[in-house]
Amino acid sequence: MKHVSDFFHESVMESKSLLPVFYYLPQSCSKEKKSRTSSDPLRATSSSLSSSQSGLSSVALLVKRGRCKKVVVVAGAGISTASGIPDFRTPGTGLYANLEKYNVPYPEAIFNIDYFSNDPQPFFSLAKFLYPGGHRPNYIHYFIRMLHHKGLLLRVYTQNIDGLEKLCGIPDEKLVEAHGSFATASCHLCHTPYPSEEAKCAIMSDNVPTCSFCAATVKPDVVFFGEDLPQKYFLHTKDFPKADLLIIMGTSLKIEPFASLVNTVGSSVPRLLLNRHAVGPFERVPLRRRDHMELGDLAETIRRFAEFLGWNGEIEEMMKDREALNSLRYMQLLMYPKTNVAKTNSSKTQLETQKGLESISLQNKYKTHIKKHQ
Ligand code: CNA
Repeated sequence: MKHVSDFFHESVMESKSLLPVFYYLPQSCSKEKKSRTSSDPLRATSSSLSSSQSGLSSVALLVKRGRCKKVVVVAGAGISTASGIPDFRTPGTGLYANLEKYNVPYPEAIFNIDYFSNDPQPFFSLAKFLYPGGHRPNYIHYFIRMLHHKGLLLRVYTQNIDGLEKLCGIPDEKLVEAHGSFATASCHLCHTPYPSEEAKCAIMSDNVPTCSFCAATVKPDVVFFGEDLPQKYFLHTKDFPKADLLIIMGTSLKIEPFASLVNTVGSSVPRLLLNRHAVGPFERVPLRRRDHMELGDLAETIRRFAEFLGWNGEIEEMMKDREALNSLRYMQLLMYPKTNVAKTNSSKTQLETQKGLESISLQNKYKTHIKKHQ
C-alpha cells in the first residue's frame, strides 16, 4: 500500500516544482491575460472565448439526462466574493492589491511560513478579518450543496479557507479543504495541536497564542506557502480519474500543486469553467473537446445554470432553511460562549502533545523521503 508521502511525492513530481510543496507563480507572471496579441494565436482572448450559453446549457442537459453522476467541483476565492470576502488577485478589490495596511514587503509574504515565523502579526491582522463567523455562504455554495443533495457530487476541492462550504452544510466527507482552514490550530513549528477557540480568542484580542510544548507561535491550520497540504488532499488520486464532470469555479488556477488537478480527469470528461476570465488550460484555443466555459460574474452564471437545471427554487429553499439553522446556532453560541472552549480545553492536552510528537516524527520521515528523490 502506498504511504501518503508517496502520493504526495508523485504529485509534487508531476507539478512544476519539487519544492516548496505549496507554491505560487510570482504575481508578475500570474496576472490573468484578459486579451492577447495576434502574435500569440494559440492563446484565448476574452472575446474570442467568451463562451456560450450553449456551453452552460449543454452541460446542464448532460446532468439532466443522468450522464454526470460523479461530479467533482474545484473552487477558489471567486465563489466567496459574493459573501463579501475579497479574492487574492482581482485588480483593485483583491487582497493582494490592498495589503499596505498589513505592512508586508510583498503580497505573498502574508502567507509565507518563514515570514510568519519571523513576524506573525501581518497574518494575524488579516486572520481577524477572515476568521469564520463574519461571513455567510452565498447561492454558489448552496449550488454545490444541491449537487450533493441530488446525489451527484463526488467531492468538492476548495482552496478557500473561509469555511463557507462547511457552513452551508456540505458534509465533511464530500469536502476537501486543500489549503486548510481555521477550524483547527497547531504550533507552526512542532505541529502540536492547540485548541482552536483559544487560538481564535488570542488572535482576536491581539495576543499571540504560543505552543505549550515548544513555545513557538501557534497558527490556524491554514496552509501557507512552503507547507504540506493536508492528507485529505490526496483523495484526488482516486477522485479525479473517476469523475464524469469537472466544474471549475472562481479560481485563477495559479497555485500549485492544486492548479494541476484540473488536468487529471479523463480526456473525454467534460470540464466546465465558470469564472470571470479564462484561466489555466482554458486560456488556450482551441479548447479541448468537451471543455466549456462561461465567463462573467459567477453568482449570475450559477443562477442561470441552476435555472437550466430547474433547481433554482430548491436552492432558495435550502438556503433559507440552513440560514435559519445557522442563526439559531449563532444565538446559542452568544448565550453559551464557553461551551466550545471548555470542550477543547479539556484534559486532552497530554494526548495532543503526543500527537504533536508523532507529527514531528512523521514530518521527519517525509523530509527524508523527499531528500532521497532530490
Ligand atoms: P485568486 O487567485 O484570487 O483567483 C480568484 C479568481 O476568481 C480570479 O480568476 C477571479 O477573476 C475570479 N473571480 C473573483 N470573483 C469572481 C466573481 N464574482 N465571478 C467570477 N469570477 C470571479 O484566488 P484562488 O482561489 O485561485 O487562489 C487560491 C488562494 C486564494 C488560496 O490559497 C486561498 O486560500 C486564497 N484565498 C481564499 C479566500 C477565501 O477563503 N475566501 C479569499 C482570498 C484568498
